[in-house]
Amino acid sequence: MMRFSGITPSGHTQLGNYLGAISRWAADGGAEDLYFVSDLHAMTTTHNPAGLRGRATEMLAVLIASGIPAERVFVQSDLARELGALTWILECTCSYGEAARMIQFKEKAKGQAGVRLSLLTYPVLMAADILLQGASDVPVGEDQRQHVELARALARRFNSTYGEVFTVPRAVLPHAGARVRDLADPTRKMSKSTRDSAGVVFVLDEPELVRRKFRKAVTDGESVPAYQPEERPGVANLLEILAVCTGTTPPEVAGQYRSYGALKDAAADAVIETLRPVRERTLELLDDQEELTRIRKAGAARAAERGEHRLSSALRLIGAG
Ligand code: AQP
Repeated sequence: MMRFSGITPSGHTQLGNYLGAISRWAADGGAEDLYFVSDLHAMTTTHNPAGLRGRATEMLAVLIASGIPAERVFVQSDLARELGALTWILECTCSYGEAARMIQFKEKAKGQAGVRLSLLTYPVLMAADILLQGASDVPVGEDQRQHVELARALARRFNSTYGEVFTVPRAVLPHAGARVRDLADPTRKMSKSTRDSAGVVFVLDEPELVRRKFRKAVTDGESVPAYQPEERPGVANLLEILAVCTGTTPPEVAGQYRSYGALKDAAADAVIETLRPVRERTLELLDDQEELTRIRKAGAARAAERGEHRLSSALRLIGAG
């Protein structure tokens, strides 16, 4: 089994990314697993090149600082040539209708002027990411499931039309648990690209800023904590965050606090302590650009080498190269 997943530098890494994905990637630790910073996926809408480059480097540092072994990470654009070639092969295996059916494309393109062609084709690039590395298990949220289904369909079609090259991947549900919600608007999930970041805790936020964001967290008209996710989403979010950080359950945590103020302070403390080593190690790595560059180059070389035989077989079988 080979698990494969990525994170897009569409903003700075936030608490939800860490609790819901990165910390679990670090804990899973399969010998063949691979994780990547999907910077090419952050170009499907208007973007700032310098900002994107900076965030990609930062994210690579966060992944390593979180405990994912350096040899299991790479940055997607370092494989731009291999992925560009494989994306083309897969585009020649995919129909226009299949791409245009993607729900995310329909939703994101709706009412937008000047939609980039890449918004339509990026699921094919995602298929190339997955198939190049021979991934068997791709942990994704519900919103990305359809894209993994496309990768499955393309792998099957290529294999049966031209010859067996690709492992047919499957989408796997991420571990049950934290779906961290925005502290200022608990009806929506915490997201790195949310315009108003008042309710978004970033992994590199200073501890005092984290505390302020928790103090301002939106709750409800009650005053004593209880775990009722439907009726009281703000308090439920605080309880879930505190429970994940302290290895307990939300109802258990709820019984320990008599006021919202005490709960907010406890959640802030737990998050600050959870993020402290990650933040410190990330800042150290960012201060040592030479080391980071060395890690990045080695990761890119390994990932490229790992996919090389699949790309050359695919090119040969399709009648090119
Ligand atoms: N709020 C969240 N709670 C739990 N898990 C989360 N993830 C994201 N937000 C939460 C998980 O983080 C991983 C990497 O996310 P991504 O970069 O692939 O894109 P995303 O899910 O769209 O993350 P964001 O932060 O919400 O980014 P933007 O603002 O660009 O849309 C994934 O495994 C995701 O499930």
